[in-house]
Amino acid sequence: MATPWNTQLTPTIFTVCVFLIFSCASSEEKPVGYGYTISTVNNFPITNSLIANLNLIKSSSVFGPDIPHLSLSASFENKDRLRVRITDSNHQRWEIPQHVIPRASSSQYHPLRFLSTKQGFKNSLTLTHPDSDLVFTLHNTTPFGFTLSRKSSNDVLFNAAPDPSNPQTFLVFKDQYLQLSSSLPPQRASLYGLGEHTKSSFKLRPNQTLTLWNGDIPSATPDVNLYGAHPFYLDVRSPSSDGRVKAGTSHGVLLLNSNGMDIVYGGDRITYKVIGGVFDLYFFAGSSPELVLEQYTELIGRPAPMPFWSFGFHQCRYGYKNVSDLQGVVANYAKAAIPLEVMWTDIDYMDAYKDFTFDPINFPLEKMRIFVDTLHKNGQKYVLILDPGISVNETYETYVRGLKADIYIKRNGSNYLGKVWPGEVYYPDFLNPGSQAFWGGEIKLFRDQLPFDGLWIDMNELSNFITSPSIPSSNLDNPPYKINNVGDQRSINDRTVPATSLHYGNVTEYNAHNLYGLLEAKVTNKALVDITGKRPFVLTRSTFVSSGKYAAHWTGDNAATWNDLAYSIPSILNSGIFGIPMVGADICGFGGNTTEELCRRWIQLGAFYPFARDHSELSSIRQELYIWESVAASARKVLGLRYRLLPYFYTLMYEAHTKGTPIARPLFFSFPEDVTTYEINSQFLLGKGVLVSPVLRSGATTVDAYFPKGTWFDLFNVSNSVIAESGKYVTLDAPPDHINVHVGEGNVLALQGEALTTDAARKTAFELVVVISGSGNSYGKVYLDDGEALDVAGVKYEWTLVSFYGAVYNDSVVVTSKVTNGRFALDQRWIIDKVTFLGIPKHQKFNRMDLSEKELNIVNGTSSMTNAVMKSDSDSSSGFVSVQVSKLSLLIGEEFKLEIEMK
Ligand code: MIG
Repeated sequence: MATPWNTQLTPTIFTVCVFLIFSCASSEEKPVGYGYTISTVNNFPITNSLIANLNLIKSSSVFGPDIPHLSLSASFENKDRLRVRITDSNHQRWEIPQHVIPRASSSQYHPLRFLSTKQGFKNSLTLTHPDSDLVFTLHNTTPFGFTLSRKSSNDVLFNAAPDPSNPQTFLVFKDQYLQLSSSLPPQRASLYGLGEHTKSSFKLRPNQTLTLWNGDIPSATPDVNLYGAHPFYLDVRSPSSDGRVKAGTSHGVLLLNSNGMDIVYGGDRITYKVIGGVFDLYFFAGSSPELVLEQYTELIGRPAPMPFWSFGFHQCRYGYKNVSDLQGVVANYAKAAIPLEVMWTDIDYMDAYKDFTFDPINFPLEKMRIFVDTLHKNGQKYVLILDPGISVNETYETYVRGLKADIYIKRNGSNYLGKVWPGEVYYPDFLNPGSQAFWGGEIKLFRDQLPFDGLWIDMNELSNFITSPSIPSSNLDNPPYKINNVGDQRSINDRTVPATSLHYGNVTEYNAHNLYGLLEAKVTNKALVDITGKRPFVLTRSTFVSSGKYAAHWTGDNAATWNDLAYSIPSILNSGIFGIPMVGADICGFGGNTTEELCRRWIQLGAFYPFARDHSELSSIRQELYIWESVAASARKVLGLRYRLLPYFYTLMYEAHTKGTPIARPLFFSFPEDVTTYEINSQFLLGKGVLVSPVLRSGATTVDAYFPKGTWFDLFNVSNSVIAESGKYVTLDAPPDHINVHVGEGNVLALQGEALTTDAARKTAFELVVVISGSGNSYGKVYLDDGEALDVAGVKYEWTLVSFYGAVYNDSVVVTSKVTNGRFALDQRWIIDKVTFLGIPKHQKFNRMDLSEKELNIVNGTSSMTNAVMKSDSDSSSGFVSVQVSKLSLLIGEEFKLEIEMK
């Protein structure tokens, strides 16, 4: 191929770069790389894929030698997923093992029979798929580039066609420095994701570097790398000026790579700077945010189903003193009549911080067993912590078994010696296939002693209290490009296992570091499945792509500050985007002393986190919800609503598990056409229609809440409504004990009654809240099973799914149900005893309180309706009528039609 402007342009590039050096005060003296050109292309129409061979234009010595020959494959893995993989043509490089994240192997791109070469390829070559909206285009420029666009609108989604005047935009591929850049349409791309970080804004703000390198770094520190690595973003587009791109058209981009990286986001450009592995990019076509998540989790694995009980309220603290301390906390919750579902213990229970042991003085096994048995008798649960580091101690059996199984991470030919709570430790290598038997065996022995209900895995970044000296000659301990670790380019070995350490199969820590928490969660999850045969509950601090398949997550060590309260919303929304929908922040704040007001506002918000746990640090004051009377009173109120919403939360878990949709969602998931929702940081939706608008500032007793188009009803008092003809901000009252939670029109909620445990709540009757929509039918569903079966919606059909449809006609309002596998719900004898219609347009015939039985028609085979009572309410200010039918006994497992005629 002729590359006429290669030699001509090189001096220009150099000049531009010199200019950039001065203007950016960069320490780089030369361009990091000069890009590649295309030598040949093989197109495989049968498999909707192509392979291009790339040649280095010119070498640069910055960050090590360039790899001269690359191979780029582009392939439609299905109509909604395009994969672009770029790697060394001649040498195999590190990639995440297939058994860690299963995916199509790259060998499928070599169906040589269908080979056709680059003939006729002049300026560009496109790859399309008959059913896909995505178009991949390879540009035969110097340097070469590629773009991804939409067939339907021509919108360019990812533009890796380099800007010849800016070497920062060139593809660079060295052993320890990979660079790829895409321009973005300024003002039209809203990006979310690329974590884990604490951010004040959910939408990524321009001009920042997002570093991904898992570390034991408190989430109270904004804008630095934290415990998890998720090189995935969701891009939500604003309308284009030609009108072809509709607001909310969304796609997703995953760089499947486990190495450390900096992602530089400039608003009009995103640049990946990665210190190893390959470029393995996955593009998800969307085109709604919901579909992006469905497509993303189809690749990485759908979120783990969670047991029903895990949606109850959890209490934890680092620093509980002994068993009677734990018993006191449980008793105080009961006394205060605040729901407590799960009691936790932190590392305090261990004997000298050794995993799988009990402190013989303060937490002796016999007393712990009595404690846990009592919890179980009261319908409550118990979860405890495990750290990965195994104390090096010849008298410690776990340690000895680990040695025998030869299971620990190594360095320089011997087990790597780190230091954590128990002192010197070795770390189990969860890449070692023997780790399942070892770790699972320890958990089994432990659970045989104490029947805990879930496991909390902490410190798995991996955390180390020491930083071992780097090996000076090693490029792994001292990579040429320094990612912005902890915000100050700190060594990647800082307080973790050194990069030169080795895992099974001679995999370096350098490559596998970010996978540790994922691997531990996977092994721990399987251990619990093997032991209990039930749906496991695992809470993990460190995560990677696909961790949601195995575990829940909490946001780590936040602080008891108002800022941290606010930041918890972006953090939780991000976790959902990463496919880890079961997430919460430590309620009332982990580090530092909380205050009565902050703790009260925090439980008001935390009651609506998918995972709701109060947790505090050793040195901070106690913050259980009963400590302050005002917190206790508010907790009873907000947890009361949470427990009524349990069937809703649980159904959202079912949706997350089957479709990947988050439980807590940004407003744009339901209102993608409303661009104002793209900026919102202080509110979120549960599912599609429950809007949570918390107070996040000290002293405030009002909240400025955004309401997307529609009518919204206050779930604490349904006679309060907000009508938004189009989206608008409304200042709502938020007195000290109150949080605003609204349900939007078009939703049908299936609620149950308040109770102190989820078990008790599940025995109460259901209530339907049917919010009539101004534009069409209302819809909702409920998923029901025993709450702990391994399989969700499994082949044994021990479950029921009910969909509800509500509608208003000229002379009636109606709700009907559609039931799948009714038998399970019928066996439980679950009934609906109350149906409330909200938002009925004011109708003369409804404008009275004396609706009689005659006007009520109910069709539900075996139920008798003779006791039903109707009541209507007309709110003159809103112009809506609500109708409530109570004392019903509709079997939820049987289809019904309930109709109120307006005669
Ligand atoms: O070095 O186990 O994030 O929740 O309480 C601190 C003690 C270790 C960090 C966890 C925190 C937990 C604490 N742990």
